[in-house]
Amino acid sequence: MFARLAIPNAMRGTARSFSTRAGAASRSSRMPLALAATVAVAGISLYARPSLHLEQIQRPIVGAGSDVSSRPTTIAGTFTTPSERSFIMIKPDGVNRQIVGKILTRFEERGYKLVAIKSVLPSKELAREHYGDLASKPFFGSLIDYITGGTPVIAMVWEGKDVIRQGRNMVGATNPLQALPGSIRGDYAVSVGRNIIHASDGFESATKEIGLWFDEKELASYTPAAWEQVMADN
Ligand code: IDP
Ligand code: MG
Repeated sequence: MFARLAIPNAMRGTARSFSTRAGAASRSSRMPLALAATVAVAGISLYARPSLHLEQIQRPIVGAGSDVSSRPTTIAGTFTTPSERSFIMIKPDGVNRQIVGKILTRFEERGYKLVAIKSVLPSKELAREHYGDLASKPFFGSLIDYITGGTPVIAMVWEGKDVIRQGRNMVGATNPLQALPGSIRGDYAVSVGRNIIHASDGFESATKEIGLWFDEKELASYTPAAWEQVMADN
């Protein structure tokens, strides 16, 4: 049903691939105006950093024109519309800690639509593919062992306006010690190796991850009772 459209280069990287790392935005917001202007003129803009903090990402998103038909549509829905989808996964530590219900409640109460959910005992192959961009990291082996250690993960697809970016925001910084209170990691975790939950970090990764963990026929199409109320902009 969804065409696997190529994602424009402009949409890769900085526009919607963002880090949950804390600190960058607060540093930049404290920067005096004159200094900020100097930095920008010198071409050393903080915005050039490869991983953007959430607060640094401004709308309109690069590549998202006003014409909805021009926005990319994949298994992750249509980018920057209420049909946008993110892959969210409660990791084995979240299941072990018995806080699955609390995490689901956060996404439900925010107004997002649960499109798919399943408990999975991932194979090494699936885990390696999911975390493929981290294969060169020293912790890669132990990360894969942990994810495939016998406790299930809860794989989910959530849908709604800005769900990819907001999902990252709700999850919090990769290192829970830098995650804000109120975020999932900021409320439930203290260790980077046991940070409870995964969330897609951009439209490209949402497309890859939803396609990796789910068959298209597992993704439900329905309208929650309050959907129009929650998504309305007027
Ligand atoms: P993310 O989960 O916030 O997107 P990534 O940098 O993509 O963060 O890393 C993926 C996962 O790898 C993290 O959520 C965490 O479980 C693990 N990880 C990342 N950095 C470290 C580290 O320095 N030590 C151990 N595990 C790490
Ligand atoms: Mg990541």
